[in-house]
Amino acid sequence: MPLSSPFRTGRTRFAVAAAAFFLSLTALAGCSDSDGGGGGSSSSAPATSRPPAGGGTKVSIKDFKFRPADPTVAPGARITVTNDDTTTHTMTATKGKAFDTGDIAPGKSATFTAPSKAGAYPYDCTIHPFMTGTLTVK
Ligand SMILES: [Cu+2]
Repeated sequence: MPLSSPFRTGRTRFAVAAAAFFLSLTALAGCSDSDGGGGGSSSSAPATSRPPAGGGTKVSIKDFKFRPADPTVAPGARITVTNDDTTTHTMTATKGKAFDTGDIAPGKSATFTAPSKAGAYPYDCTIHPFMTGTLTVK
């Protein structure tokens, strides 16, 4: 059973191309939201780069969820919260009133200043307490 070298080269190149294609698919899948609904994100989340200070962090609210629910910002950063939902929401620190957007009507946005002290600040929507997240300042 002769196996010519051109044939082997062709197979190798195909395998490399297939692997590259599979990797690109995996990368794409990694970008999409995983709405498992089970709550509790994986503990192995990769470290994400924090947006530059003063660049303005944006949080949107849609389908009764904050996106992103766990933003990380610099101390004193300006955070704009846009309500893309069909009902009024708030983004309110659950302890110490560290921040509070007040009521944000559908289609409207509100801006608040992140705390100047580093730490994790759990928040929720005062109207829908099941909507929760954590703002991290560091
Ligand atoms: Cu709400």
